Amino acid sequence: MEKTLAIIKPDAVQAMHTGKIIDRIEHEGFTIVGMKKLHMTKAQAEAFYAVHKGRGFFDELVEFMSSGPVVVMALSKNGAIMAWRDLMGATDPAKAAPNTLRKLFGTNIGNNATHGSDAPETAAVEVKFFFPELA
Ligand code: 3AN
Repeated sequence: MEKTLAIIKPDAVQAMHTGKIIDRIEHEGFTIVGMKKLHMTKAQAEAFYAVHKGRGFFDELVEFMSSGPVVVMALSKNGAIMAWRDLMGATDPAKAAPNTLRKLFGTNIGNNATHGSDAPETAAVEVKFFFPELA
């Protein structure tokens, strides 16, 4: 069974959307194999998003992801990586399909409610980052 890393970002946690997002995850057939709520330090956020270092939005992204608590989850399902990205919708909530999590709960391209791994290699690294015991 494939695993992916999902994060409910600070904007969605702050807006009290955690329960609704977890409800969708379970109804869409994912198994939550790991879950914790934590507040990332700036150093942790920088390390987690290291692939984006050098991009114009990097500092903003690190600031935002360390601005409040997040819920990190390891999700398991056949084709979990693509299935979770489909459920999240496009990066920019304005372009996300109806009923996707980013359409429902995102505000803009930075504050977009959820994160998901984008490929098997990144999923392995990201799951290990928060859940070394599952690697
Ligand atoms: P995704 O999360 O859909 O894989 P990426 O990998 O392009 O999207 O970007 C990672 C994160 O960086 C996004 N979730 C978003 O929060 C942030 N981000 C991407 N593009 C921008 C942008 N133009 N301005 C601000 N933040 C951005």
